[in-house]
Amino acid sequence: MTAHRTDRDDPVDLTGAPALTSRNPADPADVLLRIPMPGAFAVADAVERARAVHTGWLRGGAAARSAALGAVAAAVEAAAPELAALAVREVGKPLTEARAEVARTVAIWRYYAQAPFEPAGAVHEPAAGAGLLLTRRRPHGVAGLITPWNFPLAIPSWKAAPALAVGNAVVLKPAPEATACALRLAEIVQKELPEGVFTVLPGGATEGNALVSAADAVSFTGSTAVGRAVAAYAMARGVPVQAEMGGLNAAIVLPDADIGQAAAHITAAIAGYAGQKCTATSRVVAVGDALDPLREALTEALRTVPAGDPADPATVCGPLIDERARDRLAAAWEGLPTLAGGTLPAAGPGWYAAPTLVEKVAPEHPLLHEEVFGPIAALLPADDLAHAVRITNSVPYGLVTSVHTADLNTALHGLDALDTGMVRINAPSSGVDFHLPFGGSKESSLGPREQGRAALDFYATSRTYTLSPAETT
Ligand code: UN1
Repeated sequence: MTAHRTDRDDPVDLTGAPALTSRNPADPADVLLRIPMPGAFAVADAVERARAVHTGWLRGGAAARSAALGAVAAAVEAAAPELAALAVREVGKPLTEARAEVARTVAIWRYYAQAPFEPAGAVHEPAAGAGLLLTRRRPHGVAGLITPWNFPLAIPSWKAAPALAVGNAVVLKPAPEATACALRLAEIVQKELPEGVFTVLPGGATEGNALVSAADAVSFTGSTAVGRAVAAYAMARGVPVQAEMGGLNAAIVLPDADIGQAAAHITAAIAGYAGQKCTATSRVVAVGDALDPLREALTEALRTVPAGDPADPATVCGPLIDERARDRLAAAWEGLPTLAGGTLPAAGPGWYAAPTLVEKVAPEHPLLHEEVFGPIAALLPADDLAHAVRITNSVPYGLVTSVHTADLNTALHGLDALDTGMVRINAPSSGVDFHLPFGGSKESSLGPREQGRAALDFYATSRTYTLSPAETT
């Protein structure tokens, strides 16, 4: 994610104190909340309170943790329509996608509710003599989570649920733009957990820094610049850290692909939620004869993709998060040959822009090197698969690649040289399976993977026990 995904602090409130404002991107006059920034001391306090209760949460046992996480899943499910509507209003996520995010959030809590009963280590024979060797997963203490606005319920949940499952307490600092969603999620979660085990502390850079300087483990999703600074700071303190950052993902289309299906998947990955996902597609690489039919199908699909009011269940592409994001998008298409989009609505509130496809983009153009975080992609020709892989790898990011082909050999054996952490065959680049590891290479990710069992390992350390038999007489 680019620098715009960093914290956005409104300078001051009416009393002159630092303030945080969250607005509806479809109607910026609609203010969801305006609250004072809590400040660094409030974060330090929350971490101290969390540290004080974490041992009780751990000693409460596996069944209690499992039941609590399961109860959160049920409570999120019961609040699903309200949570989806809140995500639509606060971060402009189209309703159908917001509903899917809530469903994913329920599944995440349900999945991690099983984790407390999973084996927490292994038994080994000693190398010599009698006795027993054991490994056992132990929580770090307080997990500090810093989350972005674009998945305001799912990302906080996929970080918090595994952290809690293995016995940590959690302090979460959400992006300012998603504060209302995070506070509502906190109300729901807190009802099912012992007091102090899960705290949401709104804020900006000051609060984020304070959390990184106090937590026992840090998980971050946001811009590459901030993620690297967070990782360096956490490393300097000697606490475990993971950072999920940007993407500049390619879709590779082979001539044997079902071009209509490929165009539909790629359109979803370019225009879905106005491209505001680190997994969105921003480069479409057409191999050989795929170029002409794909250009036609993709142009048509992007011109007709349902765009507009995020509250309409048919909408795929809603507004950009704020004015800066929309301006950045408009600057990105400036001067490029446009096949679809490249326009802003003439009037009306909301940070809307048309889903855009451009071509004939020079290799050194910023669009091919920097993440825009908007509904725009470049169509690029490639001579063959090897060339397409070289183009795919030619960016500073390495998150996900989608590959569209009917050939199993290409899918299984032709993609070894790809340097992205995830490869999705005949599927959009966006969308993840919450029970598998998520992450990439280069500037996309730092540290251990998120999600699935990988997350359980990240939120714990491993203790090795050596049990020797007592001397008997
Ligand atoms: C998805 O593609 O459904 O912040 C999830 C992001 C990613 C999550 C993408 N970490 O956009």
